Amino acid sequence: MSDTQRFTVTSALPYVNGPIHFGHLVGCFLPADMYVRYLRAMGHEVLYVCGSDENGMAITLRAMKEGISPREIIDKYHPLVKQSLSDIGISFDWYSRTSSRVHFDTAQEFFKVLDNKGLLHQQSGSQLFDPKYKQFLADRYVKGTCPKCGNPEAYGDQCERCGSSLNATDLIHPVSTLSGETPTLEQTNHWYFPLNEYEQWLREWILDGHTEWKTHVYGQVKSWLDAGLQPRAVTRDLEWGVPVPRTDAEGKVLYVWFDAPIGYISSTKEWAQAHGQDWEKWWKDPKTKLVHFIGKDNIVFHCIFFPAMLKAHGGFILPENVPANEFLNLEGEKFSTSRNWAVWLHEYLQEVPGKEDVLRFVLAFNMPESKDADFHWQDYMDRNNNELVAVFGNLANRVFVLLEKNFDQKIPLLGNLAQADQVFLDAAHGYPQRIGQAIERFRFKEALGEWMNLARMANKFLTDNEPWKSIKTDPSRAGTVLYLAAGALGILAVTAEPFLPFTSSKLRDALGIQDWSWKDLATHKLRPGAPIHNPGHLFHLIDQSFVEEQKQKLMTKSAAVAAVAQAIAPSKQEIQYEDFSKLDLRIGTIVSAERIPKADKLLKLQVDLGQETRTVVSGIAAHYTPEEVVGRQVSLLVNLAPRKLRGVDSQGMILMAEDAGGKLVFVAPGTAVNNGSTIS
Ligand code: B3M
Ligand code: ZN
Repeated sequence: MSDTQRFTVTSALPYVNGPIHFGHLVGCFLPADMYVRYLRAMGHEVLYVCGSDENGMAITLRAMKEGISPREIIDKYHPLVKQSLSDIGISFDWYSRTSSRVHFDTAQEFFKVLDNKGLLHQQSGSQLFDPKYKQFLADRYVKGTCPKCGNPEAYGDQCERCGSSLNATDLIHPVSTLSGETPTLEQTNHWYFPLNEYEQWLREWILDGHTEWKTHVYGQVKSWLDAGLQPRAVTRDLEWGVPVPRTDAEGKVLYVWFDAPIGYISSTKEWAQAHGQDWEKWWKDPKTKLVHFIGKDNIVFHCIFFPAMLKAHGGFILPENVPANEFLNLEGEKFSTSRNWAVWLHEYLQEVPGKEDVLRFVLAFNMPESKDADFHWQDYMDRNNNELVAVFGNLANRVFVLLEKNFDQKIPLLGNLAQADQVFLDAAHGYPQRIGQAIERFRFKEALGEWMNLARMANKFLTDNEPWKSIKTDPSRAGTVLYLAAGALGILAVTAEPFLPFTSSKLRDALGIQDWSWKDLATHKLRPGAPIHNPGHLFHLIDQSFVEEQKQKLMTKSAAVAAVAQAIAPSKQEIQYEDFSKLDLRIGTIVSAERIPKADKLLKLQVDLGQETRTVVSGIAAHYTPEEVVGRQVSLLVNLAPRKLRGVDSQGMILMAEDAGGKLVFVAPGTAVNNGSTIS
């Protein structure tokens, strides 16, 4: 990418139904920010837009839960999210919100264009409706008994026990998760976008035309296309959102996934208005490259749905790439807002002030670029101490202290170069391009790894050449070594911009090299005699107690939420004693356990029930190894009709409960009882 190009870069608009956590940050903000900082440093023309996603069910639900209006929710979380992203250095050119006037107009206009082209078809059907909240329910907001396996806690879109995908109307005894009431079936009508008609075009554009996209993105797109696309409703029966611009659509709003991506365009328009610029060249000039940074759960919307919308509308460019990230876990478990298993960005910024770059560094190294990754506080400490402090910080500190003490805070003269000096210099000059090329390919971990290699090499150069010794015997040699080390530090300062922007700018100030550009790092030279100042320690050691504290805090917070959640789980319908007496519940002991090939979640157990031993297949393999469960007493529903799971006949169901951390635990007698004892 040597000539100057124009880029429109976006990060997925966060729902502001709560604050954002490290998982969000690493998913779509940090990589986009590293990318745009690099592009700007290379002199490209860049516009980086985002904004809060303020419409749809997620916001409506949160408002209901807090007992306040959606407007109050977004006005509470939008400023918090915006501020925390800015504080961690995410350098948006514009951060908007989808409740803005410009956005409403833009989204409605977009709908009208498609509608006027005759592309949107009205269709009616029946849908579950919450009688108390007077609200149609998306499948995900209905729970009930799975018609396939009898799991009483199945969701309307999927049963997590047997893995079947469901329609909410399939559930036995459906219950609204909003009110706990039985939903009714009501007629409604919606406008549908004919996504199916774009299937062939999408195949050609992506499957043939974008084989360079990340493998997991390409693979997901392909499997959606192979499964066949269906028309998709682009309207919803909701009170909160962008009203559908039709006189016969009263009470309906645009589906949030229709309006949210248009938010990128509205945000661009607002930026353009504020800066007296033209917005269209960022979205309509075929020379502009559009890049969407998202998490993997948004792939279908950014690679299939939104491009098809843009194509249908006409006149817009399409994404050049959608470098989606996979998921980040936290201390080995999935981030979960509802369980408060998360580190909230605004809390981190408050509680650990001045360590923005440390977090960026650790997260960038653990970026789930091509597979899920894990954040551990221990790793945070180790990387800080072993890499930022011991290598990069140590190099900077030694260079500045030596220049301060021995060279009157000035860049020394460069004497004759030994052969090893020249090798070092040439090697250092090779790094900026390598780091840049990795970033251009969205390989941020590789880029940061290269940057760290340069820091290691420079630190070693200093150690090997011992200028603190030669300063007494051969000051000009010491000067040459320090000149070269300071020069490498300059290269590190400039190329740190994407990863450690706060440190980069501090260091450039200290070295007086604000005018150095990434492109010309091989030719920029420090000027002997130019003043420098010692910025002090750039990084500080972190103590083991900090790690323990953070881990403890995580456990305590999530346990508190679990306690509340368990206390308020909605109660089920009343039943009669006869209903209960139908259940034959007994105690048994697990006598053997094994994994079932190709079924990650299932264990095949033999349970001793006194008179007989039963085979039971249980979905606990994510929580227990076979060795851990053998010998345990468990409660078993023994008269559940047998069913085949992965080819194994399961004769009963083991009772489990969820602990504070979301782990399944056995419901077992407090003291050992005879196998086969009944529970009544
Ligand atoms: N707000 C979903 C999410 O936060 C959604 C992204 C919109 S991007 C146009 O995962
Ligand atoms: Zn099921």
